[in-house]
Amino acid sequence: MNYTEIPERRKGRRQLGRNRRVAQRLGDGAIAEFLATRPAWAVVDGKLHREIVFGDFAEAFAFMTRVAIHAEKLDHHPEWSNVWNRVTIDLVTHDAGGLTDLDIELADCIDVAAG
Ligand code: H2B
Repeated sequence: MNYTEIPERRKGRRQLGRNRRVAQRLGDGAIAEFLATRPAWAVVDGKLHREIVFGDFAEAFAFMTRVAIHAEKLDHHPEWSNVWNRVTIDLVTHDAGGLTDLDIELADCIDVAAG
């Protein structure tokens, strides 16, 4: 039995699916407004992009764990990778084919979790 076959997990996924908000695509103005106040972020290949360097691997992984909990609650997940103390993050809403308010919400969580 893998993780997605655990009955509790299936139930959780169905509930998340039902509760999932319809994501609102962001216009160019909203994206520009976000970028103007959040210099750590850029739009790269149509995705919100940020790189964060931590003191070491343990700090980077602890950050990823904090974000993962938020991502599950939002049912909205980052594209990301980790090399030792560096985490590279791209946010986009696959279901909407572009940036939405959910990406801004996850970016907010990430900035708080990054400290
Ligand atoms: N994360 C992101 N970044 N984009 C999505 O469109 C998305 C997601 N869709 N997480 C969610 C999961 C969807 O696949 C589930 C079924 O709600």
